[in-house]
Amino acid sequence: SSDRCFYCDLFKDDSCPKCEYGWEQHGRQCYYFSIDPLTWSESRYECRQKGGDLVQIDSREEQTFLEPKLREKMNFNEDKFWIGLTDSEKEGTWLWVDGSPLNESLTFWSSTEPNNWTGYDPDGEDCVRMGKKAGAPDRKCWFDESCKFYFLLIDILNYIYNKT
Ligand SMILES: [Ca+2]
Ligand SMILES: [Ca+2]
Repeated sequence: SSDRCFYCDLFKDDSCPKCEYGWEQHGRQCYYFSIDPLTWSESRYECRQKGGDLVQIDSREEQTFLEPKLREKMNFNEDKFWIGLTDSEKEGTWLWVDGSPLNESLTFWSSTEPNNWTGYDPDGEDCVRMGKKAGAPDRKCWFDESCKFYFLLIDILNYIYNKT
């Protein structure tokens, strides 16, 4: 929590995480915002190479931290960010990358999403990207999207110090 970080900063507690250069700290986690255009799987591979994974959003507080942060980094409406959420195993069953199910009371789908649209990709949309440059009511800016697309996307790394 941020109280914990305040304590860390104040007392220089060695048990406190320190993010490497290029990563942003929030709570006990580090976030990396990459602007490489990659597919969802490639994004995930890149994250894991760095010791992290695609982000899992575990609280409203985390979404509230990330949503304006992404808006800051977006140049275009389609500069959205992959997150670690997919229904590629079973249509409509959303799982985070650690295998845990999406908590249905903690979702931030944009209106009419997820819609598994087959307009561009006949396989539909099984990966989730987030961000809305114009801002989103109640931070609701998740979109299901084809996992195969290469957008000028930004993926998020979540360096989990306290969960490994
Ligand atoms: Ca789907
Ligand atoms: Ca969609």
